[in-house]
Amino acid sequence: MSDQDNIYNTPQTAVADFEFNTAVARVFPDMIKRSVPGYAETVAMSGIIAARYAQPGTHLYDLGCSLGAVTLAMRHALKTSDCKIIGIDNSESMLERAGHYLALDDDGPEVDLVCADICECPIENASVTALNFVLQFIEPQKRLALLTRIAEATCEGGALILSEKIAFDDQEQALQTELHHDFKRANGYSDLEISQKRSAIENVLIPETESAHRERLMQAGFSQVIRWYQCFNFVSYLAIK
Ligand code: GEK
Repeated sequence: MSDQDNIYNTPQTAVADFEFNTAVARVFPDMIKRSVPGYAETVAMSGIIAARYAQPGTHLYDLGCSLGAVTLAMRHALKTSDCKIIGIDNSESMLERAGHYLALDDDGPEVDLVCADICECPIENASVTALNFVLQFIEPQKRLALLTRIAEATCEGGALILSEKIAFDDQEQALQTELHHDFKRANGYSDLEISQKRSAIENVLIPETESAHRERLMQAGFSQVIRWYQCFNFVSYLAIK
């Protein structure tokens, strides 16, 4: 059980940039469920997609694994046991909690949790990589290099699952943003919480358009990109090498 997210429910004189610190890790399951439309489906389907693309003797990566939701979804869905799943996150608070969840779960292939920057750590012998709502937090100028390293490390026929909050070119941006805020209100967030969270992530979460994602995935070395899921401005792509 996690605590309820009330981090932004009192007025703050200056809203600091959002960080994945201990306070956020403590409320993370509640925060992401109430903030990201389709989060539960994205996690569950990531397991199903991973099972299809996993190849014997390879690694499956969950980059920016937070508390390990996708790591565990992959572990439970895999049909081959001779794979290793590697969850990587640079927030010690997140990984400490992920370790507790993993300790309660002893079913399926080996899992390693690694505290590291995904832009720096080695990625090798991959059949499946999940980047579930993480690329959006990486500095834009580092994104192509990261995706290129993932593509180079991915075996032929392997896959990347990329879930992101996206931006739109036209008036759809305003409508999708309003629908997302309606979703947050329906989940109990006040207008104050929505607006302070928005200020906190403004400089930290940089969304891009679908065409920017598609072009960069192809440039990185993937041969096919499909959008398999969308709920408002939250989208998940499957990129196949
Ligand atoms: C889930 N995938 O539950 N290196 C490593 N980790 C990073 C980096 C980096 N450079 N930048 C950010 N992170 C998860 C949800 S949350 C999404 C992912 C959200 C980590 C950061 O510490 C955090 O745990 C995660 O990426 C983003 O399916 O909070 O909207």
